[in-house]
Amino acid sequence: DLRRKMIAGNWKMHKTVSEAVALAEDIVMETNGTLNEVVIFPPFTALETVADAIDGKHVGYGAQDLHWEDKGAFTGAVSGAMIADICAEYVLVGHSERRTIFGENEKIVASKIIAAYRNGLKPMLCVGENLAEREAGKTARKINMQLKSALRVISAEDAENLVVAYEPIWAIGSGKAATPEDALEVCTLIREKIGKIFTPDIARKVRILYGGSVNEKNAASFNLSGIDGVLVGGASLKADTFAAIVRSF
Ligand code: G2H
Repeated sequence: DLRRKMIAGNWKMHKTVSEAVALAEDIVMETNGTLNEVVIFPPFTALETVADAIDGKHVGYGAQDLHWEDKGAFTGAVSGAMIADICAEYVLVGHSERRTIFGENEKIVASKIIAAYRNGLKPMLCVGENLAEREAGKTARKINMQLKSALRVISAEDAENLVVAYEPIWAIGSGKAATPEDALEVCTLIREKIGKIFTPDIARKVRILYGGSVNEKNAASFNLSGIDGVLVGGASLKADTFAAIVRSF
């Protein structure tokens, strides 16, 4: 298969270090033997301990955010260089919570994409429209704008290592997931746009995930040929539900 399905767990601001290690170890056990790529995104305080605990296992890990500079006077921030130093493979960029709660604009998102690649990290770029944009029929316009702005800083060579997560803001943590049809429609649009910005060949290699209120009951409905997996928030905080989602693909 050109694109291995990916199931990613975004733990957001949850789990102490000991809770995080226990959850990571349970996820490793309960997803043993899967052919899918499984990646977890613990909070920064737990990331290195989790990394040590699952080192060499089939579950990958990444950071939920990075700063756009590698070092400097940026109180509270963590750089891509620091994240790469603990051998993380992925980093989330542009999650809607970063955009809306922390005020990250397209320029910041693009700078963070550059910083990720500069440090050998694979960015998982999150894009999505809010409810007003969807209801006004502006979903495609919003997604195209976000992609254009973030992808113009990526070389064709790096683009193959990009993962995109389509996360409609109205579906995040709301319990109201997008329908598989709606999710597929936008994931298809994203692949077409990537194909136009780079080449159709590159677009065929980029994983495009759906995210937003995915759980163990609805996960299988997103297992469609144009959707390469899911980015899971709430339902990734328990090993059994997350493992059930992994098994749905
Ligand atoms: C969307 C998703 C994971 P949840 O943010 O990134 O969270 O599954 O809780 O809607």
